Order: sequence, then structure tokens, then C-alpha cells
Amino acid sequence: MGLKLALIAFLFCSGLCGAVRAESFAGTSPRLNVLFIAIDDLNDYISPLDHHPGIRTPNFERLARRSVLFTNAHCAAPACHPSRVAVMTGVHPTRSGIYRNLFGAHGPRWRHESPVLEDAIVLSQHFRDHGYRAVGGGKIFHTLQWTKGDSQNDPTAWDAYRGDPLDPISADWPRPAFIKTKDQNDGFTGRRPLNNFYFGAAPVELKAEQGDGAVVDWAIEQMSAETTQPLFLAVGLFRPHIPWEVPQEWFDLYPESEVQLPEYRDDDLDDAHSHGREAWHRWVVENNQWKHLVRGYLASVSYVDHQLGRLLDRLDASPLAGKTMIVLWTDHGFHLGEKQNWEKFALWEQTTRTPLFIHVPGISQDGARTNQPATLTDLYPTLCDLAGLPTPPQCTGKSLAIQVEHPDQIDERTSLTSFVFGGGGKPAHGISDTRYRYILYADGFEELYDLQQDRNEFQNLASDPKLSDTKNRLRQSLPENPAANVGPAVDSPYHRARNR
Ligand SMILES: [Ca+2]
Ligand SMILES: [Ca+2]
Repeated sequence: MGLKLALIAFLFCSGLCGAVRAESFAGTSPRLNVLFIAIDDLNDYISPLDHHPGIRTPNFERLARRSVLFTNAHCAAPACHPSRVAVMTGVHPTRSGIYRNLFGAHGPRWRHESPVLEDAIVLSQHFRDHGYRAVGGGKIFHTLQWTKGDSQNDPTAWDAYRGDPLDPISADWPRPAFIKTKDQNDGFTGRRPLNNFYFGAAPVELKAEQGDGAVVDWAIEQMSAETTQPLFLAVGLFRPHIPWEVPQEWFDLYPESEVQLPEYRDDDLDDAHSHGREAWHRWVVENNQWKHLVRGYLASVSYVDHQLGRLLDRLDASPLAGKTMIVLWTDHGFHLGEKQNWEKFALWEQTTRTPLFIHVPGISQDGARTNQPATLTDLYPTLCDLAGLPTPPQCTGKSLAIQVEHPDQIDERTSLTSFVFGGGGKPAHGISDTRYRYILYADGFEELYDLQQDRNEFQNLASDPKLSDTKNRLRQSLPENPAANVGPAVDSPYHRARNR
């Protein structure tokens, strides 16, 4: 009887009890498996978020129906490498000093670039240390399709990794034959951003064992394998990262005549800080590539949506069904001409906001959305809470477990995205609350946007005296002593030059 009363009290408690309840749930039931899906360069164009006109992402909608969608989640840094290290270690760039992409690694060189990270426990390693079988495939730490053997992965953080953990994706992607047709290549000659056609869009033939499909095939095998341990399965999908080369069927969803450009204003940068990348956009416009490139991005998003669907199908048909948490995140947002920018490397919401979905069987309020500001460094402590594991002291974020159970329960935290522009100097910071976005650049320039009135961040309100209290309140969230920017540790045994 006492036990029953205690159980009733337990079930009815709310608020702060949420995290306790999650912990108890994990502690008293068989351990939940974790399906951890990382997507590269996917912004808010998917239908459950901003819904770019015409976008077809039925599987993201399907995931939204069965999870909590965080609509105000932001990367820790707006570039692949620093964002991913921050997620996988739980350490924010303002603590580690890793704000930018650093190339030429062959292993976890970040351990030698940042003293704070030298002994950091990688998320997968932490789950393994607590009885999970931790396996990974595809792009989890930074790597690129075209930089063979350049990988920041830590092979020791996994029980097993698909293929070569230090060259996880470069062999998966064939390049299309570049036939000089108007459809594919008009303007794709001469001077263009990036060399060798990496910044482009074209249909490519992908066999079943190629592309992200190969990584998903591997993940499907992992979900089907017999194991007595709970599974931590990390699946890293590379599209919609450039080059936008996916099979023709995904291009066919978006006839070029129907492709709509994102909302933009020609004078948008007049009241904003330059991102220093305007030349890319000029090239796109001068070569009449804008619609073609947006089409390639949309096709790549639908391709990755299809791969997500394959993962969910298999999960639902596997012994893991109903016993698996799902977390899906992307490493940062993406511009397709908004503010004359392409790719990322900026601090506007278009760059920093990322889709974030969390499903926990029996806990998450599936189908709900929350505007709770979140930084992706919150993921590590969130997953620890939801799985009933301790959070390592290295983590700088704050668990979102309460919002997973009670999406309306917004706490006062803000998000924090930090970046060092142009390869050196002090970091700049972007902060969001539930309504406003504040950006402070290293030279002191400020931007403030009211996202409730101005979703596209067109009008900089930083000098509006009516909003000075708001601005000062957001400034309270600036980091006090952010770490200095670090460069590549050339003496590290994980420096690629030493391995080739
Ligand atoms: Ca990325
Ligand atoms: Ca503007």
C-alpha cells in the first residue's frame, strides 16, 4: 500500500521532479537504447520548422509526431568541427577555445589543441563506461567527403565504428560526371567558390552501398544484431552538406521553375556586421546559380529525410522498438543567400539554429514543441539524465530533461553560440532567449532582433532605446572570460602530416 501511494505521488509530481522521474525510470527499467542521429549542415527548411515553400520532408514530420521538437536550439559554434566537439564532449567553445574548423587531423587532435579537452570523456565513451555497447558510423566528429583521412574522430571512444574511423565517409561518395549542360554546369567554370566543383549541385548515381545510404545500411545491421547490452548507436549523415549531389529522383521533387528563393533583402547587411563572405553570393548571382543551388539543397534535404525514414522503419521493426531514445540534431544551420551568405560561419539565427528532436519512451511529450532556448552542449547532460547516468564534470551545459517531459516549462536560460571570425582574434557571441536574439562582435558592434516581429532578422534594433533593458538583460548571458581561440596542434601525434 505504502509503495502504491508512493508510486501515485511519484507519477503526479511535476516540475523539478521531472529529471528525478527520468532518472528513476531509467533506473528501474531495462536501460533504454539510444539512437543518436547527427545531420550535417541541415537548417530550418524542414517542414516541422520553418517549412521552406515546397519542401518535402515527411520523415521529419513523422519524427516530430513522436518526439519533442526544440524550435529554439542553437549550435555552440557555427562550423562543423567546433560544433561537433562541443556536442561530443559537452564542453562549450568559450571553455575549450575551439571556435573554428581546424583541418589536417588524423584522430582526436582537439585533445592537444585544448588543455581542457585533454582528458574529456566523449559521450559515446561515457555510455560505454556505463554498460552500453557504443557504436558509430558516418560523420560524427568532423570530416569531409573530399579530405581523405582528415578526421577528428576518437576511435577509442567506441566499441566499434563503421569502416575506417579515421576516414569514415570519403570512400562512400562518387562524384558525378560533369557534363557541360545548362542544367548542371552553367556557370560552373572559371573562378568559383571552392575548387573542383565542391560548391555545386548535380544529380549523381548512387548505388545502394554508397552515400548516406551505406551508413544507414550499417546502422540497420546494428539495430538487428543480438546483444545483451543496451545500444548507443550514433549515425552521422553527411547530406545536405555540399556538394549537393544526390540521385535524380530527389531533384525531380523540385522542378527548378517551382523553386523559391529564401526571403531576403538586398540592403539587409546595411545595418548588420559583414560576414566577410559576400563574394560567394556575388558569384552565385552573377552566374545565375541561385535557384539551381537552392534546388540542390532541397533535393539533398529530401534525400536525407528518406534516410531518416529508413532508420525509423528499421527501428520500429527491430527488437529495439519502444525501448529506444531518439535524439536528432544537426551541427548548425545554413544560409542559401540570406544576408548574402552561403553555408554557415555567422551568428544569425539562420546559421545557428538547428533542428533538435528528442524522443524518450514513456517520458517525452511526443508531438509537442518547445521554444526553450537550448545550446547543443545541453545534449550531453540531457542524455545522461534521461539514461540515468551521472554527468561528467567537464560538461558546461544544462540538462533539458525537464523540457522533454514538460515542453511548456521554459526556464530562464539563454542559448550561447560563439565564433571567431576570420581566423583570429577574440570570439563573437550570439544569444537567444524566447523572443530576442542579441549578437556582440569582437569589435563591439551589436545586433538585436525581435524574432517575434521579424523572423528573418532584417531589422537591427540594437540602438533602439526602448529595447536597452532587453539588450542589457541579454548581455548578462555573455561569457565572462571566454577561452582564447586555439589553432591546430601541429606537434600532436594526431596531426595528419605525421601519418602520411
Ligand atoms: Ca556542418
Ligand atoms: Ca538588416
